[in-house]
Amino acid sequence: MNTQSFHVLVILAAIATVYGDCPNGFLQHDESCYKFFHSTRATWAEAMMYCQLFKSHLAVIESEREQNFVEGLLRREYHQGLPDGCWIDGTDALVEGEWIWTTNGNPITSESYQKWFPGEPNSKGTGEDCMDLLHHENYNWNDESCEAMNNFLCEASATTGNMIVG
Ligand SMILES: [Ca+2]
Ligand SMILES: [Ca+2]
Ligand SMILES: [Ca+2]
Repeated sequence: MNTQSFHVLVILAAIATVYGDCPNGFLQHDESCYKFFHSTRATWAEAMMYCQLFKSHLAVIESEREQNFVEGLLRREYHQGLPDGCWIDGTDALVEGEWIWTTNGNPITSESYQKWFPGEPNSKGTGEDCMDLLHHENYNWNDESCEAMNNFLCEASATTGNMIVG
């Protein structure tokens, strides 16, 4: 093998390392792949099903590092005309006030990572049981009516490309 084709191989291998383990159209960060569906509006339950069609789940944000990445991604892709909210995986629909990540069942408490916007969750109106990130609240967490028509963010594992149903 000559030096030039070796270089090409090294570059291809590097590209495969960066992009190889994510589904088409998903962006890799750490061990996960993300896709912001900004052309589709859906209720929270519909959004969950859309993510499943793409072998993913609504985004589960478990660290400051992941939150910062998600904020950056949504801020870059936001443009006029998009809804204010973007669904992620949290809900307190089972027991009011007890937030969990749907995908893995883990409780969201002061022991775990959380990034509620000041004053949220506020269970406005007739109640709000689904979690979204609001553009006007800097993509910190908000409880929202599950029937709101939002965009949504799906996440898949970068190593298997499959969702793990918890
Ligand atoms: Ca995650
Ligand atoms: Ca609630
Ligand atoms: Ca709220």
